[in-house]
Amino acid sequence: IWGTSTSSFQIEGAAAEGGRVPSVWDTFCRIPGKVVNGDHGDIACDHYHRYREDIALMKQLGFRYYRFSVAWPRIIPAPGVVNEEGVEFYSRLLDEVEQAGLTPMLTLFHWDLPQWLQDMGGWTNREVLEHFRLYASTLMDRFGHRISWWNTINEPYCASILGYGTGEHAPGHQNWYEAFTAAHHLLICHGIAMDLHREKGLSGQIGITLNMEHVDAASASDEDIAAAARRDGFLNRWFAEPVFHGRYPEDMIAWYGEHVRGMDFVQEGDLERIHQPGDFLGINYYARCVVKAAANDSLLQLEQIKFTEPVTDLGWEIHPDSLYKLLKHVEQNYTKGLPIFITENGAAMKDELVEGEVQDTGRQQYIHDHLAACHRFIQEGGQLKGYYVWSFLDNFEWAFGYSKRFGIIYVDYATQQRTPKQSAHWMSRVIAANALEQ
Ligand code: IFM
Repeated sequence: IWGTSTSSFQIEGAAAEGGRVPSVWDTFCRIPGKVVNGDHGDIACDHYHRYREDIALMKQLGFRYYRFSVAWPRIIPAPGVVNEEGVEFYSRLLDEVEQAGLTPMLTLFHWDLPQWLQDMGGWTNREVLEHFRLYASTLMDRFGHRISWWNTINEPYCASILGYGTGEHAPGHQNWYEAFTAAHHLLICHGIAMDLHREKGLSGQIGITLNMEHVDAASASDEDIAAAARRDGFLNRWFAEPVFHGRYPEDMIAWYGEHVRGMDFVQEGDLERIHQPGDFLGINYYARCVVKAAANDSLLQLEQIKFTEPVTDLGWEIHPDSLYKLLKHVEQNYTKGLPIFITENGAAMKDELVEGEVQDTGRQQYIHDHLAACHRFIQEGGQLKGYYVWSFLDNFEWAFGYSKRFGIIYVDYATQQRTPKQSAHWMSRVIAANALEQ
């Protein structure tokens, strides 16, 4: 399965159209210093108005699978209220997707929580569960017959840890107890979506997407190895273990101590609900992480080694072999034969439009090498079933605003003109051949 991936807030724009209400990201963007250049999602890639053109471009390049997310604030603008105009937008989008012969993967939550929910405490308030139930149930009722791939939650780590712990993402809080509470509620929402899908007798496949890293210790010292285990526990195991094993990692609960207050946010039945691996695991992979122990005041008491090359424009180390290692590890420890999808992989690069072309050789090489890592895993019997490149369009890269370009399509934000980059033409050939060329 060769696909491409986007998310609602990052591309749609039309922030105040079609009955959409503000999301936490609309609010966060307005706080000075939170987003580079004070960028926001009001217009973004104007996909809300240009979706026909965008889908046509996907088709033209030969993509057959498209992963996108729905904006919760377009569907549920106030507690208990369904906005038909929002539903109709996605219905028209799906018409286009279907006519182009593309198979959609619909992500229920990719970080744009309605601001009205944040005003009630957002992901830290357990009431979010019932509001999510109405939202997810509405989408399944309206689109259940048209969607064969459902993604429940995209990267619960980011919405919880970055949103409520480090404060880098909306809503920008810095409180570890809130972060772990939010993470738990996000995971329960995965379980709620799984329950709804089953209760409604839908035939499509459903699964969660986790952002995962292969973690290496900077040295063979006991301290560094323990630091690597903590990073793995923080980013990977805290999310994968509840979904696949029905428990939180004991070593991390002990390490977090007061920050999880005896895990008092976990109620009876929660872990059973979360413990639903579903039909597949989506993995978003970008870089590996190398850490060393450090007696600093960080939560994990470690330092991440910064590499100067090879890195992407975000400074993320390019290390495709770690994707192979991660896939092996995930299959052995979690999925055990359940299908895996790379639901995101790609690179931010300093692209320039010169005489109508973008020569993004670095991105092409990045994708090539990561596909080669996937191929190696598959050849050894690994159950990797698909690859969705991140991203189709240059878009709003969260706290980095529009300063970082991830697309295989260049977007000129002043004119909204789309230009397929060299990597897009190359991917088009890979898809047509169903094989990697050099
Ligand atoms: O742009 C994001 C996306 O929204 C979630 N996964 C990582 C991407 C690159 O940072």
